[in-house]
Amino acid sequence: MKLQGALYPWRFRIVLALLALMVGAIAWRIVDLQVLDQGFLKGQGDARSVRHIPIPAHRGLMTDRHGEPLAVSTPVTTLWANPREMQAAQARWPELAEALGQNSAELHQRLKEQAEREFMYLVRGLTPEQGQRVLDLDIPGVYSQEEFRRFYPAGEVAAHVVGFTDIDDHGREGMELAYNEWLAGVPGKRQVLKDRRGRLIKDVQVVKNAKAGKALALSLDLRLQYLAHRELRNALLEFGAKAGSLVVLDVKTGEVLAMVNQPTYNPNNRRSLQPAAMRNRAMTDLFEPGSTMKPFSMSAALETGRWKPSDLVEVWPGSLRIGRYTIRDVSRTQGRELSLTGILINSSNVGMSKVAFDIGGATIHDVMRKVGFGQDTGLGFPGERVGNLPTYREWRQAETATLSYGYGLSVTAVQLAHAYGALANDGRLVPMSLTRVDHKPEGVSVVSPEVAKAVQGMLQEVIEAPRGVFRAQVPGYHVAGKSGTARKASVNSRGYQENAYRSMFAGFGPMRDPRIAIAVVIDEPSKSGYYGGLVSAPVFSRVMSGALRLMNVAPDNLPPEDVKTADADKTNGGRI
Ligand code: 59J
Repeated sequence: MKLQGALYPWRFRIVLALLALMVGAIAWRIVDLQVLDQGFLKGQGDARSVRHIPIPAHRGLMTDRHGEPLAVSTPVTTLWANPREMQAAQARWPELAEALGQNSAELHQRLKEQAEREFMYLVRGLTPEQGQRVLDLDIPGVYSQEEFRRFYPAGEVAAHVVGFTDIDDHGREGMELAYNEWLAGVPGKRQVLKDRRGRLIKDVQVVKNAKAGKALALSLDLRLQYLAHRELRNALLEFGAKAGSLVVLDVKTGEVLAMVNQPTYNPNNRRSLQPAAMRNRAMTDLFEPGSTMKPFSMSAALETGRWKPSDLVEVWPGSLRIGRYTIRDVSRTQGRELSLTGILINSSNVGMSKVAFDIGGATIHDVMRKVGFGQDTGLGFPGERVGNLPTYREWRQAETATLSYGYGLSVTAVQLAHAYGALANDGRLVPMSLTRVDHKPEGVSVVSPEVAKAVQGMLQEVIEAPRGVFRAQVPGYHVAGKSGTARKASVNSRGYQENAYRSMFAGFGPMRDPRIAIAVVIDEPSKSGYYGGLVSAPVFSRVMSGALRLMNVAPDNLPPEDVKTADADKTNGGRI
């Protein structure tokens, strides 16, 4: 008994009890961790290894009105590195640099600088084949990621309208920006497992499928776009001009069929981009429209009922003093008087001003506002300008006069085409659209049909009269229009430059049932002449001619011989 007491002294019992307690606590903790708290721990583990990576959404196809592609998304491979992981395989860096076509020393430096990081782009936007070739080298720490990249098949020809996306596929300019939400779609989500160094271990599951963006059909007709591009570019070269814009409008639907500018740029290669070449000048650049405004002042005059096209106005001696200010005609008229039609043919500023004094500035202002000058077009194009039509108050005579022949207001080329479209469409202004229109809009009457038809006739005379702008004529069709040559306003001082002009032409056709309106604006021609009737009218003629043919519009001005030949062709099956 004594011995027993010696073998288990009370201190030993305490130690035993403590040990038992500790074993119990550990056992409890094991049960706690493995059974009771399992969900929490798994979550914590996953948070350290499960990652969600985005699945890029396919961006919608942009096409012209007939489905010709204008912006296409193609799959590309982006290669990235985990620099921390790569430090172990330094021997393979030169090999990688060579495969990427990069400078070995530079890549080395980048990988060293980012040595503590776990993500670094190596190269973006390779073709899938190019990407695979690098991946096949099996260099640890090199990974790939699938993306889409935009390609623009029409290149510089449609660049200003289509715009472009940035490297992350977000719309940055033009319709790519204006319709970004529509085109972009929604990226999906994929769950993957990565180890603690960021290495991808396993593709677990697709959490959310990517939702592809929607397709967008523009109003443009790519064939007209090419034609307009070529003719504008050639005119700029021929006359040594700085810049230019051209707009072709369907006057019945309001659709923009072509819109081109010079200078332009290649959206597929934007490395050396000049901001001046990127502007869609037809909508972002304002100018004084000069004589191309006279048809609207004439509409206002006819609308009052006080004037008809044959009424005469004294224009002799070709200048008119208004206080300290003198209105001048550039081309002196033969006789003392001109009819209203004659005022348009001779482009008499004096004649137009006298009509303006009679009807008053408010009347002219009203028509100009209604046909859209100084008004939002509603196109919502990025960077588009509204221009300025001065608000009417009791104007002095000089202000009324200059507005009547196109100075003291600023407009865009697209507004000019739109306003001519209203005259062409018998006085109905149809909202413009840069996307294809499937239901013809109603439009609003802004000039009475009678007055619109009368002005159409006057503008046909401007082109077809003996001393008219014959360079605007279109073989096989009757067309109408008006030229303008405006001195450019000085940039720093008040007044106008001596030797800088803007050459314009705006018109429509064919006269039997007008379908198309065109505005041509050419900035600072520097050689071989500068009058709108010389520089811009031939561009109008060639684009109108091509457009009417491409759109299968029946000729309304075939010479009698051609009619006979056409009949003969029918009877002998086309053989001669
Ligand atoms: C003009 C103007 C400047 C602004 C004048 C053109 C005015 C004016 C102050 C002198 C060349 C020129 C507000 S010309 O467009 O009348 O298109 O084929 O720039 O008159 O008062 O050496 N157009 N152009 N005027 N300003 N201010 C004619 C005319 C027009 C033509 C030719 C010859 C001007 C027939 C212009 C054309 O109709």
